[in-house]
Amino acid sequence: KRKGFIFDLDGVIVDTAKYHFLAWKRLANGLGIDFSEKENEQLKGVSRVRSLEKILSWGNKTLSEAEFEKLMALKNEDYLSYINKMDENELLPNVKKTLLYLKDKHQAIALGSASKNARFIIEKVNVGQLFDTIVDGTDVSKAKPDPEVFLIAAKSLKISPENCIVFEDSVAGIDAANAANMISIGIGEPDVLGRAHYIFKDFTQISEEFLNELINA
Ligand code: B16
Ligand code: MG
Repeated sequence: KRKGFIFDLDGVIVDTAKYHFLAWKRLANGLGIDFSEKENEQLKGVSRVRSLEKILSWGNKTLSEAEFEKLMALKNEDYLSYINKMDENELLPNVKKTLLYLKDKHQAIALGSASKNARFIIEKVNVGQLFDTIVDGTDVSKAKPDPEVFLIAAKSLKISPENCIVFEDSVAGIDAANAANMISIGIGEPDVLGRAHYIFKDFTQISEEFLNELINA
């Protein structure tokens, strides 16, 4: 059977969360707001605008619209300075192998990311040619946990949502996949991703037998 396999980007294909962390921490600390890994966890899968809103609320700060826009632009510049140095070596373990296996089995493959930088990053790590469609933060009006990003991906793949499988590292993303009526596969820790249908630490734990089961289900 031809199923739709939808991959999140940050935290699934590459570990860009560490670069988001550095950029957000710099911004938050500049405003006198504490920012640790714990706060960063809550920004995973969350849009850029919503992320800054959350940071400001943690610090009880308000900004004018112009200042808000300026800080978002600065954060992205800072983030892009890290992204610019990325190459294939930053692909997470076994991700490319999994993509190639699914491609070999004639499965439909999509990227479903909240990031507006997704297309750029996917080219930096040289896997753009493996995706049948890319849906990112520039294509959606509603952020995860809204299912919009994954539903657009399914539509573009011409596969019904119940025949789609989503790989996600964020709570918001798992909720989005479940709301889209898709099979959700959490990549990360069970205590964080408890609502996923399946959870794996990373792609080294996902066997070809398991992928075959998903394809043939
Ligand atoms: P950008 P994903 C998400 O990507 C990140 O997890 C999240 O931390 C980030 O704020 C968001 O993209 C927006 O990214 O600032 O590059 O537009 O996990 O959905 O691939
Ligand atoms: Mg993610």
